[in-house]
Amino acid sequence: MSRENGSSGRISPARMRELLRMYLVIGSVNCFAEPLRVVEEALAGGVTLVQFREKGPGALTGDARLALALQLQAACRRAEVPFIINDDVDLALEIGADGVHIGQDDEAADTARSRIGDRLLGVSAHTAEEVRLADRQGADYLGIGPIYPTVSKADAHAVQGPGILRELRGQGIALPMVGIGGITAALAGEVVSAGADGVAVISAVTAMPAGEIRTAVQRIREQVGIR
Ligand code: 3NM
Repeated sequence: MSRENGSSGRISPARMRELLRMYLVIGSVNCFAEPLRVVEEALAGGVTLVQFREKGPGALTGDARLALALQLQAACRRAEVPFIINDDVDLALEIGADGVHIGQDDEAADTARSRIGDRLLGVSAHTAEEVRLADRQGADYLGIGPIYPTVSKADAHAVQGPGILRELRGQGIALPMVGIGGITAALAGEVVSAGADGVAVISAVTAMPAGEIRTAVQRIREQVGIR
């Protein structure tokens, strides 16, 4: 697949919102089954965007990390689903990924933007101030979390609840936003009702046996209103 936004400039907010609806974040340490199988099953279930986040104790490094990124990217290309890299602009550029996602402690958003051109740029934000800065610095979307308690991020901020999304929308923030942190099929509906364009999940998909992933993704899709 050519880059999601091809040569026609930055992605439109409308297209970005579609991509955020059922967003899978994945690293090998999160997976119960083999990571490639997890991604293939999740793609078959209908995930709309995939982020490679190879972090935490036991995470792959060096060539093994690169090899896994390439494997997962190839699966996403076959399914024509954009593939973005967490917190590593060098890796994203090296493999020609569709974009990057950065946190507040990573490379500054404006630096990342200038390095990646028109590729997708997501930024994790926790306050209206961080959101406004990310917007000025060229973010295509915001990751807002943790909405609920999460077991997948050791250094997560305090739980915000879905109210943070309502609050940010109430303050006039129109940028595409995805909720993240502890989201399950049972909670996805209220995250979207509170103002998110979609849900980003790790364990609700990756902690499943391979044979249950497709259905797990389909259940979440139903809750965010995708048929
Ligand atoms: N970022 P799970 S919470 C990667 O709050 C990540 O910014 C978060 O995993 C944030 O779906 C989180 O298993 C972990 O809770 C999400």
